[in-house]
Amino acid sequence: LDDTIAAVSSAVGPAARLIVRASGRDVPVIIQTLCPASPPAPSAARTILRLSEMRLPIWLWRFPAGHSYTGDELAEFHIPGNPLLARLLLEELIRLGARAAEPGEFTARAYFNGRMDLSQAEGVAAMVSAANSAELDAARRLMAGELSCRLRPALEQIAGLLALLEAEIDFSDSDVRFVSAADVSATIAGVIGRLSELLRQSSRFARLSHEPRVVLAGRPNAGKSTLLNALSASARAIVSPVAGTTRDALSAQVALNRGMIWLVDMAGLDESAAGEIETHMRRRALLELERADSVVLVRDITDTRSALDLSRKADLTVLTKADLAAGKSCGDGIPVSAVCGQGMDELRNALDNLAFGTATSGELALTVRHEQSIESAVAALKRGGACTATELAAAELRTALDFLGQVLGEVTPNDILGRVFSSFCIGK
Ligand SMILES: Nc1nc2c(ncn2[C@@H]2O[C@H](COP(=O)(O)OP(=O)(O)OP(=O)(O)O)[C@@H](O)[C@H]2O)c(=O)[nH]1
Ligand SMILES: [Mg+2]
Repeated sequence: LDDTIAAVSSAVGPAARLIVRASGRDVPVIIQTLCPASPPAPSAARTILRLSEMRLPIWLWRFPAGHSYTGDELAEFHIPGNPLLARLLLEELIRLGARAAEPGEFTARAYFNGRMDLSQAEGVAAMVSAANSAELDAARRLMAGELSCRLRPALEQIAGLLALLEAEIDFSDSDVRFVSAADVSATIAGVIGRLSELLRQSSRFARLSHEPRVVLAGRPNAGKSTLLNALSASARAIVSPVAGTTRDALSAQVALNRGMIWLVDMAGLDESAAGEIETHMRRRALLELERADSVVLVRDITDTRSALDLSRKADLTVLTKADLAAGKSCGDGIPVSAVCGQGMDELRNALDNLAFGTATSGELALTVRHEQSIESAVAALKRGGACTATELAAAELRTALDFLGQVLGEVTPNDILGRVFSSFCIGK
């Protein structure tokens, strides 16, 4: 753990600034060579970086051991945003004794140095990869240690009970009882209840990161492709006055207030259509309807026929071409016009509610790893509660304690650690 690691910590590509990070014992010596004029840690200062023949003005952030992200000596070089410079600096750091960091190694050091527990480290990774506001919020909670706070009381209750049972085993020759059978069952039942509630109230990261698929369904010429283009701010789909323009299903990513969705445009559905291509178009469209998370019925406001009968109930109705309605009363739905922009903000908000409205924010999100460990702990507790022999009950409690400890990384086997940190990006 006392070697020095280095990596480019910002995304690679042209930018205003790039960040190269180094952490470990040799950082002060390396800085002496590269930036001899820089003030000692802790500091954030403009200084000159000596990189081969170059003299570059940079910002250098220095953090002393015990007060840095990793817990070791840490330096961040904020250099002009040229990827080539970043690579040169990284090579120079390696020449001076540092080693290229593995994915997640900075955070792994923070964990090994006791700066955070394993669930918090996972929160860091989740924060970096979050794609919507629910995920960001869940990641922040994990990073802040909320899972540890929720698990700690259960851990302590089990440990307390286990201590009593082990004392009883030690004194098994005598008739001393430290805890009644009723108390053992009550405590175990209490912890099981606590953990089950945690599982019930939490959602899954995997579910939060899902990008909702919203499909636009309607009669030919209703203005579906026009809507797709307007919402995704692209010319993704061909638009024309000819009915039956779109034949395949097309999708585009649309950024809404709370996250990204996939919006799907497809062939118009027509009760009367016959013919081979029409059959294919229809089959494809029905497939998309089934696959989608939500369905938006797109209807021309001037279309006086009764609403199209879909194989699936629409979650929202949009009335297009509102500019042609000229004050006509318009049935149920959001009137919009792609020509004058009327109703488009309202439609965006309605889509946002459709896609993210049900994702109850403010709840804790768990990874599959957390869920499995907590479920295994509950199973061990249930077995322990059913044991009449003190030795067997104690063994099950120890198992439960191990599983909960694994969530926080307290007694975690190396292969689990490897899996957690390898999912990080390099430089984090
Ligand atoms: N005036 C007006 N015309 C519109 C509006 N939206 C779409 N149109 C026109 O309606 C016609 C059909 O639009 P599309 O977006 O191709 O309709 P579609 O539902 O994709 O049609 P198909 O792919 O054939 O099923 C085009 O001529 C568009 O310019 C609108 O808000 N106002
Ligand atoms: Mg179309």
